[in-house]
Amino acid sequence: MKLIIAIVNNDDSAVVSSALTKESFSVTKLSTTGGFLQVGNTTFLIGAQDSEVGRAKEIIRKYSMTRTHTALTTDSFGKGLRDGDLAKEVKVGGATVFVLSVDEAEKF
Ligand code: 2BA
Repeated sequence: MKLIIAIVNNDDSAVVSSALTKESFSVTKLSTTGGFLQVGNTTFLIGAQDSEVGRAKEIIRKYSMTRTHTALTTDSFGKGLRDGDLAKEVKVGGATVFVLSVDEAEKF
């Protein structure tokens, strides 16, 4: 068995979640925050059989878009504002996916 950890943009999380559950994957959604941009994203925990991991990744890939996020920079702090200081573009996603081996999984 595997544990898939998938970090997805908040704007894609509802459609990723429903596409996964429609295909009978069990999903837990966590509200998380990216350490770099400090904006909210969604982390999915998906326990799946080894043979199902490929399909789960296909679904996540299909519904996770790459976006450009405009982030404020701190360049102007202490110097005042100048042209070009205010914002920086960062490409985010689609999704970041980790697949971990699970030693045991039980439900009580
Ligand atoms: P954030 O940490 O907010 O990162 C947002 C985007 O900023 C990243 O997109 C990447 O393009 C850029 N970025 C991140 N750290 C950077 C750095 N130290 N220097 C320059 N640019 C940086 P993605 O790579 O698509 O990541 C989207 C979100 O997925 C991340 O949000 C984070 O929450 C998570 N993530 C990505 N890689 C991870 C990893 N290796 N471990 C844990 N979480 C990760």
